[in-house]
Amino acid sequence: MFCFQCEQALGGKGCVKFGVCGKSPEVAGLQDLLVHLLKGIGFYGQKVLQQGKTIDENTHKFVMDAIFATLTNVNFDPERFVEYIKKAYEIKEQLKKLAGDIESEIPEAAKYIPPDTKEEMLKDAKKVGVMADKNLDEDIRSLRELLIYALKGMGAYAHHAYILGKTDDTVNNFFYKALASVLDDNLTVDDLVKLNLELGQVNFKCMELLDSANTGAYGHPVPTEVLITKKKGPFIIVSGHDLKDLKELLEQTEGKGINIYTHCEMLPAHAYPELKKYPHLIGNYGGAWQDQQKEFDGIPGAILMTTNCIQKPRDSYKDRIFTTSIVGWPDIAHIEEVNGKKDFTPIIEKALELGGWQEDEEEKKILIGFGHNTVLGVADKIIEAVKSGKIRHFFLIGGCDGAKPGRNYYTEFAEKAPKDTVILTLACGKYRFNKKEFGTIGELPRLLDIGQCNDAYSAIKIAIALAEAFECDINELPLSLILSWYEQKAVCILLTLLSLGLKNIRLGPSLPAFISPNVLQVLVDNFNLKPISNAEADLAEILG
Ligand code: FSO
Ligand code: SF4
Repeated sequence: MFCFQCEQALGGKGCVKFGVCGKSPEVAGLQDLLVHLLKGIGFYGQKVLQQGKTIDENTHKFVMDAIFATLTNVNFDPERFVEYIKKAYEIKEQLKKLAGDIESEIPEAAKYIPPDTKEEMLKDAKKVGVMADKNLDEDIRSLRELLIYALKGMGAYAHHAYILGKTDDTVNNFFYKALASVLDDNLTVDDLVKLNLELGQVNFKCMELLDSANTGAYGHPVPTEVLITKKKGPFIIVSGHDLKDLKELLEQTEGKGINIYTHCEMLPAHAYPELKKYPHLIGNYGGAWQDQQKEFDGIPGAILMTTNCIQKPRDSYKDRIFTTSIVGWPDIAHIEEVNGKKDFTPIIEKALELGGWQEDEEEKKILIGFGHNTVLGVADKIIEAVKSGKIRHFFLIGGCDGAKPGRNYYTEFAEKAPKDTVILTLACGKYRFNKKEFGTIGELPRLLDIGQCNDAYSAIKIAIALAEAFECDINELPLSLILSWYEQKAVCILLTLLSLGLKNIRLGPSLPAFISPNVLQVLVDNFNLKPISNAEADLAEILG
């Protein structure tokens, strides 16, 4: 196997024997083969679109789901990938038929016919991975992989919007264009840089779609205090990013005496009016994703993983963790959707059987719910505070958390940020500091939690609105972006920020292994992208 798509890539280079994330060589091979087939789908899909024909929604849905399944920490179940591969072939053949006669050369990925068995598939997988073409120019490889990884991230966002009924053909059609382009040997480094930035723009649209899907279904998030301590009684912990799963579970557990806790990226759910109205949505449990094995160990409740990030379940909670949707782990119970509905009875029964915590803990709460609607609702006060010098600077300290050392930088940065600065945060990296006390500036809390990584759109919208209010370029705002990345959703968000012209972003804890030195230089030259150094030095440079 060879995989270097996430920040945990072994030795900062790539996983070769087994994934640091827990991905087996078998799953890695099947994912490579699935991506190979998706490129073939891209080839025919792009031809169909160029002929002015349309592609049906089921095909779009398959493409976004299948590519999402290959994102880090989502699906580790080989059997599910065998199914995806078979389905991908069927879809490719349908698009081929729709495309009719093609005069240009047909790439191998578009001609490929997968065998019937997993064992045979694994033999083919060896020929199609990231490093299959040893002679490929390293910058071309780097930019092609950047495009594919960012597409995985966009697949996740498109999936979340789709299940809430929001879909857009600019977004859907771009999947085929991007997948087809990585098969095109005529594309130069410049062409591929442009395509990556185009993906950033399309992803902005996708995130806007997701924002309207979430706020349309559940209302705009409002400032909300969330309990972070245990309550007596049976419980279910819900992790991942899927608000629809949470909503369905809340409905199905109403009046059953079960408390629902959010975990990791589900924390922002407490701020949505249509979710917070359920009194049994009781609180948030634990820290970021990489602490789950310790925090779920022997827990007397049930767990539902709606999306990434799942880690290998320990024996002590294997019988009480459930996956749904795109998430998978071999031999872990999976809840399927049937006719648009999910039946969570097995989780509910498990939670009741386990009985839950025996005592209440002393209560502690944190404040969340600062999406664009809330923040821009007090824009006049914020602008006034900036003009009068009460607010000197804004820091967006956002992105993913992870297991590797070097992430204390973000905690230190937040702690050392002067008292006249405001910290905006989003995604799971915030667990490094979101239980600390930062105080207020006037009535405004110094720490504003914007939401999930899926809510990066909200942060961008706030920045654009402030730039308009101050009649300045977004790069002239007293705002610095201090980002942490782990997986591929962060990659597409980064491309979105660059495509909007944002400069001087600091990125850590380390730079992606798939970015070649020349590609990095392009990002440095054009966007002044910088690796993080140490909190004190970076703060001094920004504020100096
Ligand atoms: Fe975190 Fe995992 Fe939201 Fe990521 S839970 S690391 S960017 O998958 O999705 O922030
Ligand atoms: Fe390694 Fe990350 Fe790939 Fe997992 S996803 S195999 S940790 S590079």
